[in-house]
Amino acid sequence: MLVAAPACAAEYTAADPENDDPEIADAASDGAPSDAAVLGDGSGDATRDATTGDATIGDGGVCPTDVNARPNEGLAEQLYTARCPAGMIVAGAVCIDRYEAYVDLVDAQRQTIASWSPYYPPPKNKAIAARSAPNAVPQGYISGADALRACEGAGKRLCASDEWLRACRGSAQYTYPYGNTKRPGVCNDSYPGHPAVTCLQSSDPSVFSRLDEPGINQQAGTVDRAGTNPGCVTEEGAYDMMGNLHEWILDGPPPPATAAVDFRGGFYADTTRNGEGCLYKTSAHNFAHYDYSTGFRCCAPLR
Ligand SMILES: [Ca+2]
Repeated sequence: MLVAAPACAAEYTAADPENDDPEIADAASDGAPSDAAVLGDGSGDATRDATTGDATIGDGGVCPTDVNARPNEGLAEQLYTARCPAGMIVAGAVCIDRYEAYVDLVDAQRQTIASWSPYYPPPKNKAIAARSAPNAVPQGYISGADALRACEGAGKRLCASDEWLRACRGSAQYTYPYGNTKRPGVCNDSYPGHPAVTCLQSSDPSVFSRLDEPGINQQAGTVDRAGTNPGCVTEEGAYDMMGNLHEWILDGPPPPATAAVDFRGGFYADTTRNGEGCLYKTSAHNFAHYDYSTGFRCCAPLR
């Protein structure tokens, strides 16, 4: 049996106060094949070149992975309003990225050098900047700290909770971007099962320690390109705030890596478990956490 479940390893821990559902905790012993053998020796794990920060990969896992995928190469942000930087729209009292962000490698003038793979955490030793453009594959596998770094690299910042909620819910304070009645599938919220289980073809507990597998979000039916869910749009025109990828939030100054920091909105397999739609909030992870489901978008002051 595949389980419809949240993304995070911590959410499988019965001790987690937010996620003590025994069905989830028992996911690995529910009769599904515990096929650790297909995981091989772990050589399919993503690793990173310590010098260049570039992603490398071993001899592959069972989940097809294109280590060279650069789906955002050549994309560019558009200017939507003179009141905001490129890529952003007005939502309430701030500017917010119209789409979930992707990441470029940039020079000292914040100009794009190359696009980064949205299937690998951004490199620590290179300058990065957040971008927001239609048809991009949004960046997953990103920590809160790197999401903040990417926003700041673009002259922007992470959204505060109240800013993000206002943008998602609109002036009418809807539960979902499109209203108060849930319409499954209007946003990317209906992946059938757990994407790490389908990727690794195992429900062995070891799967849940491998949520950084770059192949997870390369499976069909997982993360959608920006703007491809036309009904998943807020009053002011922000896409995919509910579902697709979780979005890091930051209230106050940057915290230590070990501090718990929220992300909001749910992701492509769950927009219900920790709150409905815009109200979904995950609080179990620290600022350094990342997995395939963690994405972001930026905010900025109005001009
Ligand atoms: Ca989202």
